[in-house]
Amino acid sequence: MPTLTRQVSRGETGWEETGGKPGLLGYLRTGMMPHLWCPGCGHGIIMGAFLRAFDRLGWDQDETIIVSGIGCSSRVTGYLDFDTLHTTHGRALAFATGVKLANPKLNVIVLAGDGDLAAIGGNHLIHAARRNINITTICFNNNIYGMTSGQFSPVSPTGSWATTTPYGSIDRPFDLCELVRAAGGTYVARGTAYHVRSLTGLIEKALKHKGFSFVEALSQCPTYFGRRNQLHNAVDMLLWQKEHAVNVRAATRMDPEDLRDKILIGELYRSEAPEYTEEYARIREQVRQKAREGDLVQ
Ligand SMILES: Cc1ncc(C[n+]2csc(CCOP(=O)(O)OP(=O)(O)O)c2C)c(N)n1
Repeated sequence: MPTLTRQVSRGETGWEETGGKPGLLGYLRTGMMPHLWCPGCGHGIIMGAFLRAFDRLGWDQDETIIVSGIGCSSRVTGYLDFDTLHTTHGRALAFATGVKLANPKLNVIVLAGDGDLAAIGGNHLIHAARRNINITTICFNNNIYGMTSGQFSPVSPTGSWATTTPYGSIDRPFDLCELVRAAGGTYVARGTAYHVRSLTGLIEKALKHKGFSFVEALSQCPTYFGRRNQLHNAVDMLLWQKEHAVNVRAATRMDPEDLRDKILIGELYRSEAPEYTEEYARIREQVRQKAREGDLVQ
């Protein structure tokens, strides 16, 4: 177990000097508890993985801004004792891009759901990836719109039940990791709530990566996805994650036939490319220089 070092919160909503209160409580607005997540929901596990990853890096909460959209997952910004922006549905990455450009020194992190990032916010996702802006995005993928009681999302599996697909979805789902990679993202990984230690490591690497980093974190929604899709409770759903996830390195030694119904987890892609805020600073400096030399075309 990593040592959890955070002992003091800013005291806005709960802990003052905690005198050594252990664990992750210093990162939480405890005054906001109880949370709204249903029993068995995976979102809290993913939030915990994020906090452990953040804690390992020893970064400053006050130099970090967390941005979310609207949804069960996006409620994290209410619970986390950072500077947070709880924005509108689908627009987390648009707000985050503005924050990062205004102050590139901040660590900017987006935490949001699959509906938020892949449906209404799909364009913001591909363009943030294309720009390779230094933002880490964690997608809480529960395969459904949880907050609004179970409409299907662009990642709901073909054939799955949702309130808007009462006879089974005929859509083909996005592979979000492939999408982000194809759009230009430079760090792409997938983990699950079941494989929480590995997920924590992937989030840590994503946070450290310079450029657009994306972690798809598979979450379980027993309330709206599980019980209508023959996964009767959270335990069944976690076991499903256990049985269907294959580490990307192990997959290279497996027969493609055996991988048919499997989901690859681990670090799927990493590369280097110019980072957007650095390019922006460079071009601004060029323009300033030209202005100093009186050489600016009006
Ligand atoms: C512009 C707009 N459209 C629709 C909604 C309604 N709405 C709120 S949350 C949500 C979906 C949430 O699903 P997801 O992003 O996957 O998060 P989850 O609740 O599953 O964690 C929708 C459609 C809204 N608030 N604003």
